[in-house]
Amino acid sequence: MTSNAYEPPSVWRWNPANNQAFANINRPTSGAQQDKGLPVGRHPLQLYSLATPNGMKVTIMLEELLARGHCGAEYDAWLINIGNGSQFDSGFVAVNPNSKIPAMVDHCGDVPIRVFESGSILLYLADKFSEFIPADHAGRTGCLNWLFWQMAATPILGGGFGHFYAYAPVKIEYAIDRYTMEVKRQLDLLDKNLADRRYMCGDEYTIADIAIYPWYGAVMRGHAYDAAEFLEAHTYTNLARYIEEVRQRPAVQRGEMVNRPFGSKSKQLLERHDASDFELRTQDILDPDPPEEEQTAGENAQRPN
Ligand SMILES: N[C@@H](CCC(=O)N[C@@H](CS)C(=O)NCC(=O)O)C(=O)O
Repeated sequence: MTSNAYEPPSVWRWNPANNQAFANINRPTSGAQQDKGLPVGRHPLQLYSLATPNGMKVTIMLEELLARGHCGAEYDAWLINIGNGSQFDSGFVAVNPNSKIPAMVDHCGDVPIRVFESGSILLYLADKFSEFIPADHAGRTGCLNWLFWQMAATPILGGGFGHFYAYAPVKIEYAIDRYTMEVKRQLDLLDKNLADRRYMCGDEYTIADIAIYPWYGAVMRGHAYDAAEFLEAHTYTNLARYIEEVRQRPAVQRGEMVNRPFGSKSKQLLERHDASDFELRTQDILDPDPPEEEQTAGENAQRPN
């Protein structure tokens, strides 16, 4: 456990030939790698994304807004394949210089507004439509507490625990122990908060829930890193109750399908340009969870930070 075969050199050098997961797209520099523009559809809101948990936050939010009758939330959702490096196309980088999905452009006004970082997109849409965020200052602050918590906490779940438990070419007990401890603490925190609240902030379903559900729902349902047993997910009973309630929402089930090129074919909507795009799949999305072999199919597409 205490052996240390690797001695860091005085200056780190990038080795493009290493065998790390995602080595084909990882670079120590930012910016565009190829000149390629982005498509633009007919709706004011243009989303460039992929159905990872970070991507799903935005499609769930947009579907929830549409379900509440906000036709201004109609959107075009374009698939960005991060496995083949589309996040480094010049058009995408112009929208998100950080080269990560999700990214959105709002063409509503005279000057298009680019929005990146899933938390920022949720807040932008909540403010734009005055939905899924409490109007009073105290309530709004309570909601933002959990939104910011999710944005800060989840990289430890994904980039820390998920990477070392599922992707690292060697299983390092020290790293897995360290990140498992923190992830279990996060699950316990969520579970305790939900012991006497229907949703994260009380009776109202907010952008805090829309941010938390895709990540912690994936863990609880065994879709992320195949780690539900390792983490004893079933012991977090309040969290399990909450995840199931959110999962049942029709807008959540629609949002989970958008820009999804993996898993069960019947739950994939590669691009979304109109509400009618879902119609053919209405029966399928009411199906129970896909068979086990399909549940982790999307994992290779996910490299959260
Ligand atoms: N903090 C960002 C994280 C976004 C993120 O990590 N996106 C991943 C997919 S889940 C990505 O685009 N990875 C591509 C890459 O790192 O090159 C957010 O919440 O929007």
